[in-house]
Amino acid sequence: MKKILVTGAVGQIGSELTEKLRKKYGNENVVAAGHRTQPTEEMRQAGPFEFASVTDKEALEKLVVKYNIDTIYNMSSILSATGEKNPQLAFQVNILGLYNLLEIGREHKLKRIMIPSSIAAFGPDAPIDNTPNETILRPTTMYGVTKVTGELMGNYYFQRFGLDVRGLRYPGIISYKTLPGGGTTDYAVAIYYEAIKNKKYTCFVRKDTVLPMMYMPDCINAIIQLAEAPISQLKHHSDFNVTAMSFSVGELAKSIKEVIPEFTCEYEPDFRQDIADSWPNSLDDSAARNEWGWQPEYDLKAMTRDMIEKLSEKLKPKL
Ligand code: AKB
Repeated sequence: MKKILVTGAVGQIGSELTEKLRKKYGNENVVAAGHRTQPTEEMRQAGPFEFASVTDKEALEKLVVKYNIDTIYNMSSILSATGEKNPQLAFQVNILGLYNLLEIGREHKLKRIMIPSSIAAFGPDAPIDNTPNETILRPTTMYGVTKVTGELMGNYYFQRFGLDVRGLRYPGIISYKTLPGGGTTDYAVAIYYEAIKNKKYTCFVRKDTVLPMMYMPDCINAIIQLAEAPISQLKHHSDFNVTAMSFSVGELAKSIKEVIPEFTCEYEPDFRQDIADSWPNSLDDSAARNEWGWQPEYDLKAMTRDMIEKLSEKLKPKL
């Protein structure tokens, strides 16, 4: 039986991933680890929860031994906008934190470590449309630098030590359960909250900004599907492009307006525009499709309908 540790379990992806893994492998077999933010009562009640930072190797090691962990999903990450404000913190968490996990994986002979990468691994020198899996990686953000480093380290630990490290280059992830924090693509979540609450949104990137995106159910399926793929099928390991859709903010606003006709969107670009401009418009994810059968379910229309339905329910005033 698998014994899984999810780091960053209180975050946007970590919280939903923990829930799904607990359903799949049993509550007691999935240990959720957070750093400072308190978990929801639901997460705490459902299974083991511990506080541990990925920057604290000793604390992580204790958890691995205590729970007999064989698989780690590392969801701890400082995202792009926070990383530009505090590059030192991004280095500590995204590079040294990952190094701690890889070393624990090597020393304790763990079965598998799942690590997150991002479209931020690309920079302005990579082809902007249908960006290939293999291309020039010259990011201009600290976040991107940490993601390329993480991919290279993951691949190195696989080749050098036989540690099974796998990872996806996430596009912007859209969800309604837990808010993202400190990312550039956060506008694609905030716009839904504001559309429901105030019928208007002021976006911090231009109307014509196009980025690759994915709805959370697809994101969770992707990581679990990759984790379960037979290793003999994998030619790549820590650096799979994955995507579900690409749209401009204008197109996103239009899709919301189709469901909430009063909705309006304004644009006041800030420092995050430069970050968005350095990332691809769309990705070629044929390696993921060919090597482990990646196939997203949600497009913009289906995602918008589901987001608005679920968020309206969540934000409804409680009687
Ligand atoms: C961010 O915007 O920083 C993240 C990402 C695309 O990796 N959501």
